[in-house]
Amino acid sequence: MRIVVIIPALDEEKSLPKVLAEIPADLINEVFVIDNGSQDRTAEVAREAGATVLHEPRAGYGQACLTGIAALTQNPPDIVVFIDGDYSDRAAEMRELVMPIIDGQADFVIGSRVLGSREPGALAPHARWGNWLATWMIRVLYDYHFTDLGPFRAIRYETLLALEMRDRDYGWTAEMQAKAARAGMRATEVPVSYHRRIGTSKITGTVKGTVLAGWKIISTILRYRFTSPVERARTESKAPLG
Ligand SMILES: Nc1nc2c(ncn2[C@@H]2O[C@H](COP(=O)(O)OP(=O)(O)O)[C@@H](O)[C@H]2O)c(=O)[nH]1
Ligand SMILES: [Mg+2]
Repeated sequence: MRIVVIIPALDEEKSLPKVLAEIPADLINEVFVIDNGSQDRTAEVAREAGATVLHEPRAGYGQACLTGIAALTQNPPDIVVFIDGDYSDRAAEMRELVMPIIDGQADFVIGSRVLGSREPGALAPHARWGNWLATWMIRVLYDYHFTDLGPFRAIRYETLLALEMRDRDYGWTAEMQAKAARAGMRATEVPVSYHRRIGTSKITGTVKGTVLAGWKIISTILRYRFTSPVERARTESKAPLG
């Protein structure tokens, strides 16, 4: 099995080496760090640690992930793992994340910080609440039970392509789960630990990031439930894969 990791990163020079050092080398074939316009040494530290560095000047978490996915066509993997570059999730726990896919039990595995242990202060109260609201909405609207929208996740490459991901910023994780739920895909969760990040938060640690992310997540969950397939095809055709 070819398993690759995608790490979107914006100014994470301090944390990224720790994330990369903990990735199980015997399990993972290639690591892609998508440097999204960092002003610091993110690209250099990633290269020094042996990662393949891609540069994506267009801002946005989802945009960086899309750029990573687009690069996979050259040597298609079997499984793709996503993890943030801030050392909040522990890359050493990647094995538990991909095991249900390797065993043929699931096609999509979310690392749940709700089922796992959280270091005090790692997940802000408003982030926990927003997360609860989003997973509750998915339960009510899609009849699908998730406990978390955590960024640490593994998915079969074929399943990922079938989801036709579009979001270019904060709606990325919600889009993936809403579409998987809508399609009745085999998704599951495994507990992961969550820790205080190194460096400063750009999303839930800022008012602007929190408001934008909250709005985008909620509208994404509503959108994929209530737009007709025809309407979706029409609007999505204007936003081809980056
Ligand atoms: N590509 C990209 N990554 C981002 C952007 N903003 C944040 N990130 C990355 O997304 C991850 C989550 O952001 P973070 O600041 O930790 O948000 P928090 O988890 O809500 O505190 C980190 O790996 C960041 O480097 C962005 O605009 N573009
Ligand atoms: Mg974070």
